[in-house]
This record gives sequence, structure tokens and C-alpha cells, in this order.
Amino acid sequence: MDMIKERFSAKADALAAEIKDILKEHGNKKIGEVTLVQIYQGMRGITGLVSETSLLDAQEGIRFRGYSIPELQQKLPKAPKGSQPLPEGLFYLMLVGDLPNQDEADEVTEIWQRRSHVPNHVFDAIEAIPVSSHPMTQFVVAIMALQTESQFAKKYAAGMAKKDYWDAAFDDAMDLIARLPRIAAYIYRRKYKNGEHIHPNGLLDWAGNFAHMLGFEDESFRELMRLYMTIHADHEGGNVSAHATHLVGSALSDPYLSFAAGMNGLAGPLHGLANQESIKWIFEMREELGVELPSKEQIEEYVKKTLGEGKVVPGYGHAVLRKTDPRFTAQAEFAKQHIPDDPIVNTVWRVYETVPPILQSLGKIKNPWPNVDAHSGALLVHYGLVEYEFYTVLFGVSRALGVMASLCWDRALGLPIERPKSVTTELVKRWLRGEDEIWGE
Ligand code: HAX
Repeated sequence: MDMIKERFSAKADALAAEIKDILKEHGNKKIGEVTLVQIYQGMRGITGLVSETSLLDAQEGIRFRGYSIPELQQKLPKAPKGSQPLPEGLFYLMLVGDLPNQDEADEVTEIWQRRSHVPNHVFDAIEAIPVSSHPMTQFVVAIMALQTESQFAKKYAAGMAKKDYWDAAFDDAMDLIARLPRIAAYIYRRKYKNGEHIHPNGLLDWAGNFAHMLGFEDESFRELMRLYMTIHADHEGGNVSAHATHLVGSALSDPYLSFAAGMNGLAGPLHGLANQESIKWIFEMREELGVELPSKEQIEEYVKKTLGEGKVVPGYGHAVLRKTDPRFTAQAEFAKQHIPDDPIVNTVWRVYETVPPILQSLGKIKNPWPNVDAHSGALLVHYGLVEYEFYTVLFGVSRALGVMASLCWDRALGLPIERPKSVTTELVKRWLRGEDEIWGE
């Protein structure tokens, strides 16, 4: 058994026993109440899920197993001569719950290298759809084609016992994460680089090799990829991509099917696609104004025009956060250090000074501050990765780390099929008139 699998198994056994005791003693304790407005408005604020890998605080932002992003940048192992965390280390932390040392992170790199082979039929499946298809469509097609490799599906069909679910899900999770950079890079090179593909470099770490296969050899771009893959990995359990993966997985759909569901959710413009929408919005603004770095007054006018057309300002707002996203700040810090004079980056910073008071003045937006997607595009454009329709695929590769670690926990803890109760408005009206009751089934 791999070191990481052994450690996960020991932690999972201990937590499963602890949860059993907690539920025995406190299972009927109420966590909160659900209001009518919550069930009509996206279940905001309803605590209804368990996700072990990270926790989001509205004011402070995300913490992975208790560690903030700046703490992770300090404490997680790095690539040789690097200063950004290795995503391998973050995955270990999310899965096992402990900070890894350098050897442990390097071992994850090695395990993923060993598991990274992508069968030819996956590339054939990508080639079977038009090259003009959105990269997220190609990505999901590839993940679905890769499902032929699912150990979980094979073992389930052969009659796997419940106690072995986590083991097969774990193997699928590791295989899938290991293979995603090759698939994503293939889609990028197919769509934007005339199908001139680049072989993996087995000497590089997971994100470094991904940068290499995309065609970027600049060391500071590799560092950006390590940071990017770390900060986009997880945002607790309720966001659309995490929740969709968890929900579909709860039907014992294998990790490939579950992850594809999550990626279909990430492809929505209110979620992961906001990263392409945000830079597209900046490009369109610059083009319309005919300037490289618009003034605050020009940005102000453009924001008002966007809102006047009944559109959202992409990259701003959040369902849970109520402050500037620390993932935005981490990218701004990276830019300050590596590329402080870039005009697109400077536009992003000027937009940041301009947009929040305007959104705030509307009085209806709960969070006027930028989220992760407001900054990522500008960094990528600087290094030459300008094809913004590809950006959500990058997000998806990273998001696999969090949702797959969580799925391993779901199976190890034996979490059941998810099935909340829904109501009709007709029942709600009868209930309000005192003619009926709303209770669980
Ligand atoms: N621009 C304009 N209007 C906005 C807005 C924005 N950036 N953010 C919220 N609003 C509007 C909402 O559309 C809503 O309007 P209506 O009442 O007319 O329907 C109102 O303000 C209240 O919304 P809210 O309660 O503040 O926000 P929600 O929790 O409903 O939605 C969203 C959160 C992130 C979807 C929202 O802020 C948004 O659409 N932002 C722009 C898209 C975006 O950046 N998405 C990425 C979010 C982070 C993420 O998942 N990354 O992957």
C-alpha cells in the first residue's frame, strides 16, 4: 500500500469511530433552523453538509485544515528553488489532515507520475468533437472517456463489499488527478497550438510538468501554476463543483462520473467560468475605450454601463465571503513580486479600487469585493496564456485536488446517498394557512 493510502486509512478509521460516538451522544442536537427565504434562495446559510478538507469563513476566507493561504505558502514543501507551495503537499494535507514534510510531498509527486498514463481512446474521444468546442466541453468528454479506467466501477460490478469502497475510490482519485494535467494540456495544444503536443517531463513536479506540457518553460510561470493549483483546489463543500461531485458520488457513481458532474458545474458563469468572463470583460473594456490602462473614471462609467445592461460584473461578489477573497490577495502579491508593471495587472488593481463602492451603492449586493476569478486571468495573460476560454480548465484541474480528497472521505466515512426534502409552493401556501405541515418524509 502507498504511504499516503496507509495514512489516510488510519485517519479515516479513527474519525469514523469518533463520528459514531458523536452521533450516538449528540445526534439529535439542532444546528440551525431553515427559513422560507433560504429554500427559495439557493439554500444560503443552511449548514447541511460535512466536508473535512477545508472551511470557509465569511470574513477571513478559506482555511485548508486550519491553515490560511499565507500560512500554506510558508509551511508547505516547495519545488527545488521554488517559493510557492507544491499542490502535492496541499493534497496530502487535505487528505491526511497533517502538514507533509518534503519527502512526503515528493512521494505524492512520484505516485502521480507513476499513475499518469492516459489511454489513447481518451485522446480519440477529444478528437471526435469539433476543435471549436469550448475547452470545458472537451475536458468533460475526456473525463467521461477516462471512466473506462475506474477501479471503483469494475470492483462494484464484481461485487465489492461496502468496507472496500474507500480503497477503490482512493485509487480512482489518485489516477484521475495524476492524469488531468496531460488531458488538459492536450486540449490546450489541440485547440490553440495546431495540435503540436509536448511530452511530459517525468523529472518535474505535478504543476511544473503541467506548465511544461502547456508549452511554458519560464520558471516563474511554473511557480504561478503551483500557486494557482494550490489556491483553487478547495472552497469547502457547498460550492457548485464540490457539492455536485459529492452529490453524484453519494449515489456511488464512481469518482470519474462524480468529477465530471462537478466540472459541468464549474463550467457555469456564476462559478468557475467567471475567470474567463472576468478577463474578457477587461479586454472588452480596453477595446471599447481604446486605452491600455483605463482611468478610474473610465472604469466607473464602464461598470455602470455593464450594470445598466442587466449584467453582473464578473469576478465580484460571493455567496459566502463578505471580504476580499484571500485567493485574490495571494495572486495580487504574486503579481507585485513578479510583474508589478504589467498593464493588465494594473487594470485589475484599478478595477479593484473602483468596483466595490459602486456595487455597494446598489444596496442589494451582499458582497461587493473581488473573488478569486477577478485576478487569475491577468497573470496568465502576462505569461502568454492568453486564450481565456481555457482558464476554467486550469481551475478544474486544481479543483480535482479538493473534491477528490473529499470523495475519499465520503466513502471512508460511509456517507449515505444525499437526498434532502423538497416542497411545492402549493404545500408552502397550505402550510402558511395552517392547513398542512412541512416535515421531513
Ligand atoms: N455584479 C452585479 N450584480 C451582482 C453581482 C455582481 N458581481 N453580485 C451579485 N449581484 C446581484 C445578484 O445578481 C442579485 O441580483 P438580483 O437580486 O437582481 O437577482 C443581488 O446582487 C444579490 O446577490 P447576492 O446575494 O449578493 O449574491 P448571490 O449569493 O446570489 O450570488 C454570485 C453570488 C457569486 C453568483 C454573484 O455575486 C455573482 O453573480 N458574481 C459575478 C460572477 C462571479 O464572479 N462568480 C464567481 C464566484 C466565485 C466562484 O465561484 N468562483 O469560481
